Amino acid sequence: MLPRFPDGFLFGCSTASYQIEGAVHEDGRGPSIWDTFSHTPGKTLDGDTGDVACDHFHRYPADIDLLGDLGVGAYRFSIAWPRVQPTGVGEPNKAGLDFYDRLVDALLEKGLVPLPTLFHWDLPQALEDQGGWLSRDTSSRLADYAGHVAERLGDRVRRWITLNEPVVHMAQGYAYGTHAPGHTLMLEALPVAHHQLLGHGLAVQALRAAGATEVMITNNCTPVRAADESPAAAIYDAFHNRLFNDPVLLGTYPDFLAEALAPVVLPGDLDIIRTPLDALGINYYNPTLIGAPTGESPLPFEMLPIEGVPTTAFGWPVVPEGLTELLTGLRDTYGEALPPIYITENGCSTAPDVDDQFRIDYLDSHLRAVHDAITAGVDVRGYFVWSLLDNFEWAEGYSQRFGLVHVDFDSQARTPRASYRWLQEELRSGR
Ligand code: GCO
Repeated sequence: MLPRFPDGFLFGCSTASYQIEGAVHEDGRGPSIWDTFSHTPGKTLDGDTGDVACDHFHRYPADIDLLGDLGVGAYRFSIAWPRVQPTGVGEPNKAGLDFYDRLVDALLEKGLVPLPTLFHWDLPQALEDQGGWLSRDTSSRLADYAGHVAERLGDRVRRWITLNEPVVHMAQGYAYGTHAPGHTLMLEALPVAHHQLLGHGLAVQALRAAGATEVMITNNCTPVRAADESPAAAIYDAFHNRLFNDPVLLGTYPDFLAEALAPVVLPGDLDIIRTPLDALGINYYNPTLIGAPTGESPLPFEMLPIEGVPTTAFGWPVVPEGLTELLTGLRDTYGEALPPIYITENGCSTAPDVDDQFRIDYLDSHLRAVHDAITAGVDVRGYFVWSLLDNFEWAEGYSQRFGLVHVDFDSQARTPRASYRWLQEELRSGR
């Protein structure tokens, strides 16, 4: 059995709109960059798209039943911006908001805390056509959208997440081109970091104006390990972790990145970006081993494989103590400036099998790692499993299965895996 977590510790599951909803043409939803990208030949494995995904748009009551039966206290989902504003601007689409209205009511009926993320990468295509996150204007558009959503749901939703993993959206979407919108700008993608962060700060202000009581950002963080004496690991740490944590917590950019960003940072921007947060969301999957660049890449670092540990179906190394290291490291780096933390994603992809002892071991060891960090004095308030359901894993399509619940994508049948039963037992016995 797991150790006991502090009273009030919030267990939950996470999902994201484009990965589960489907119904991409329903109720006036506009196209997002992920519709465009996934329908472009060669961009996703086997040409998979999110057109149907888990059909959660129609099956959400059954999925909420699964959450309720599991016994978690909260559900982190994301709102599809193009359902709310089909072209990313202007008056909200009432029918699009109605879906989230129904979803929130159904969650509350089961006693589940709704924790919506405003932006989990499905930018309205019309905004991308005007430059997407390379354009400063998109920051203000995010704030307007946040205001519309909060106006509609804010009487029942108190806790919000602005952005999901801005580092991954910048890197995969704009630098490497492996995610939508598919740009390959490498270091020229850097303004995307600042514009997302500015959008975050403006959205925090819009949410607070609408009465939100708990606002956070979700950053993907990784403890960085150095393979050699070169500065590469510190540089990678700055790009991946500090570029997104320093400005929201301290109001500064790491030195060399501040220089590179100077052309797009206007006076006052950093004050907006560091609008105080109530919590910090952290997504953790694995540590990163970094060495000096070998010369083939324009980047000032090279990612190296971590040997000698188990790997997930995705090939990601399983290093639970990396999560403790990450959390205590954040505390040591930011001290008083660090708000309470929620682990807003952690999980693994496995073989499709329903008998998923691998996932049980993964979750068990990572929850122990969180507990170790709490024992060491880090204020961690919750833990969300990625994910409730097998879903559309971006460029990997449906090939990587992260669900506590198996989904048969032909019949849409949901089958709880052994890990679901395991977590249910743990929660029933009062973790
Ligand atoms: C992510 C994501 C999820 C992924 C998960 C597994 O934020 O990277 O929020 O969408 O599916 O991390 O790769």
